[in-house]
Amino acid sequence: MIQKSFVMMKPDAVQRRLMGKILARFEDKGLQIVACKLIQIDEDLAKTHYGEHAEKPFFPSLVEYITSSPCLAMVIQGEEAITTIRKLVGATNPLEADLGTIRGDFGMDTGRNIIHASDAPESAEREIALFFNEDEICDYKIIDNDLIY
Ligand code: RTP
Ligand code: MG
Repeated sequence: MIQKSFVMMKPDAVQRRLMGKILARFEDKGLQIVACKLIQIDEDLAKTHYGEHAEKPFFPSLVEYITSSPCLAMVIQGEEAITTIRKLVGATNPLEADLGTIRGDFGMDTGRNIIHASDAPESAEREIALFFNEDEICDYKIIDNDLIY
């Protein structure tokens, strides 16, 4: 099934100038970027986005990290995109993430783990609506999709 996922390069990815390399991984896989913007997240948006972790001990440092510098917010589309992207991203702790994954290849610390990706269809829908207006999401046809699917 074709799905949309919300994916966000975190401040460390932007500051370390890794955006191009990371974006290439999604395009190389055969996924389609249908929305993309650099955004400075404020405290309210960070707390809403990561609301499920509000009671966790790491929550204040997570909010501080996510608001420390701009993030690159994206909607990425493709066959089983949510699961596929979580596989490309790798485990939450970069030291446990397999080499070949984004966190495994670029990260060293759970508190600086490069990228966020939706973990389920419900969270994807919620997160896309939180960060993007309908008119910011482009529904465009890839003309050589027959070569991918
Ligand atoms: P994300 O939501 O950012 O895609 O990450 P995830 O699903 O792999 O992990 P999740 O459990 O949702 O945690 C959200 C983010 O909180 C930070 N974190 N720090 N210090 C800690 O123990 C800890 N645990 C999680 C990470 O930035 C993680 O990505
Ligand atoms: Mg998560």
